[in-house]
Amino acid sequence: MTARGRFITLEGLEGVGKTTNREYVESVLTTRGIKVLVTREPGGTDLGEQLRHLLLHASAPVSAEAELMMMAASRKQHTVDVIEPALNAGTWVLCDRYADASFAYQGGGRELGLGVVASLHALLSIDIQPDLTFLLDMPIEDGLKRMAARGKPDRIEKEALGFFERARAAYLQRAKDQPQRMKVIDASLSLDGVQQQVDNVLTAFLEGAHG
Ligand code: T5A
Repeated sequence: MTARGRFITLEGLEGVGKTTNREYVESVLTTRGIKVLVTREPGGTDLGEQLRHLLLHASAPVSAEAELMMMAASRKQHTVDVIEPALNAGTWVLCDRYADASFAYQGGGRELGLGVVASLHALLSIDIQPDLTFLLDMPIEDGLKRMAARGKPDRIEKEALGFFERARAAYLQRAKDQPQRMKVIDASLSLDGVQQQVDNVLTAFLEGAHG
């Protein structure tokens, strides 16, 4: 019987380096001969990518609740069509953002509360948990500066500082509550410094996974 794949996610606020480090983690895993599927949220399926476009670029107002439901719709399709089948086939899944982002951004940032986010996930049976999550953390303004250098902000990047402060606090609280799974990485360091931390966490995880 094929061993189930492992589910690894990258989380953190805007511009902290999730995509950059996702590529790094993928290269480490691939070098070790592990089959990896790389994906992202919102997105990862045709429906999810269409929802992503709406979520990031809608010109009409989007209520906090509607935003949460669209994130969850994207996630449900993603788990059914992509994540679960890959894990069952023994492929490892590396995902740029997943459910923790809804707890941080909609639960914390939008102040819907963590209970509402948890209830919606339970109602929709979104119950796959990551085996490992890298939470890339750095001062908000510095991440936003990195993003600004890349061009026009999307709908969510235009939010006020307070929104990101609440989202960051929710992320950090979650990491405190689930230290086995969620590893905080100091993302303010040089890329070498960040990748050294990622490497340490990944090496320990791989030893556990294969030991
Ligand atoms: N969202 C998402 C919710 O509200 N709820 C949810 O449930 C979900 C799933 C998605 C948006 O949706 C929200 C959150 C988001 O607002 P996104 O595009 O996935 O948007 O998220 P972004 O954070 O905007 O992702 P980015 O890909 O744009 O940023 P990254 O991946 O964090 O950063 P990255 O790797 O692209 O790096 C940014 C820049 O910094 C440089 C890179 O070269 C790049 O130029 N960089 C560094 N520079 C110096 N030192 C380092 N250590 C560096 N690391 C990277």
